[in-house]
Amino acid sequence: MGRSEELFEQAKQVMPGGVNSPVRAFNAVGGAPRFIKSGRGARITDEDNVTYIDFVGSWGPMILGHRDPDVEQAVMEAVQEGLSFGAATRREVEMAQLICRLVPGMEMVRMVNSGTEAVMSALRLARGYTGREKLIKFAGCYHGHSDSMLVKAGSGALTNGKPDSAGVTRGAAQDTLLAQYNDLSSVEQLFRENPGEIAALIVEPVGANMGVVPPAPGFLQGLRKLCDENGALLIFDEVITGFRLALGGAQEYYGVQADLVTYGKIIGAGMPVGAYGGKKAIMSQVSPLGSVYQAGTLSGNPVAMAAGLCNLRKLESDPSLYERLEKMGAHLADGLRQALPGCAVNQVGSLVCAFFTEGPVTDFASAQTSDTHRYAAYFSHMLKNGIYLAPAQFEAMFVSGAHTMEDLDRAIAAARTFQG
Ligand code: HOZ
Repeated sequence: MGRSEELFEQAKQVMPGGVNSPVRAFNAVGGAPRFIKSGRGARITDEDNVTYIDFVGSWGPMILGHRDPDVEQAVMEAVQEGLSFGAATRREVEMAQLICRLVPGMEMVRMVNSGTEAVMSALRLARGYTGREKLIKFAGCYHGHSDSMLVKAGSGALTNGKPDSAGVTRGAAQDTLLAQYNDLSSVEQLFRENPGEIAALIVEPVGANMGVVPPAPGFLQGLRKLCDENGALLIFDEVITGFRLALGGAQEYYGVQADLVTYGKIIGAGMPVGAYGGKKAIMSQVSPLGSVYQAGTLSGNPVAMAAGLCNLRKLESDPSLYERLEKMGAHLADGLRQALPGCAVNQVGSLVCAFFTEGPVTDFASAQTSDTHRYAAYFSHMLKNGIYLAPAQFEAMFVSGAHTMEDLDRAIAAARTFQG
């Protein structure tokens, strides 16, 4: 038995499923999860000292690769000043100023500790601001694990075959209305059936938790228009796409401005960070300025801010990075299309996903036609060949600035030998 297997056996005795987040348990692909000991650049090494080319990248934050020396240095400096004060600190101001400068339409921002918290808070704010209670979300979009969002959710909820979680009360779920991704008429219908009642529509501008599903041309623009016509706020959940598709995230990439935007992952560089923000008129409703309450002892934590600030500054200082990521994403996707005939490969920038279906994959229903048993076999094959993919079909492959074309070609070559 290897060290990962041993650790997993021990973990299962004291942690639900042996993990702190369900997808990591490898339930969707079988076998024991690899316990990761360290990472550097585009590579991670497990407790058995096996090294893999990593296409998970901590589910998004590691856009510069693991152990970026500047991020590491910034964290070390912050650590030497103290881990947490529960008081205002200078890096929070620098972080807010930077985000407001880089993101279109961003005038005020509140730091929190995770993407889940960011979404939960943004939804409360939207309800407080509009005085309305209902929300629209899309089947297969994942917005973290707060009660009102665990309705037809993607990611781990979908992987485990239970997109609606036990423990969510009817009361919490009843105000969440479901639309179909890339189908504006399903949104129109909900607005028509609930006049003056919808506080906000929340969307992953690129579906990245049902595999990767790009927005159809005009879809995001259509959502903007419908929200405007119906007095609802448009919320972009940019936990994955923020600072990944462009400095200004999907808003900049697709030229559509949301009213509120939620962040996580890249803004923390691997530390637990989330944020939500938007126009002053809306954000001014947040306590202590306004009556929408939201707080946190560790919010704006100085070490987390140091890591995130350094990450964002490095992204800003390398204007060619996004072009490179786009090229690498396209190269990987093209290679996988050739290597895996009969699969549908979707790609947006540095987000890539191979579905084991003829496709096209454009929404939750078509994503679900993917043969998840074949994905499991593919995952194991790739792992054996030194390629670490998401241990579940309904996730993205993340390309980072630390990957080389050679890394991508190695992944493509491994996929070519898959006989599933
Ligand atoms: N929710 C993440 C996938 N979209 C998984 C988080 C984790 O296991 O770290």
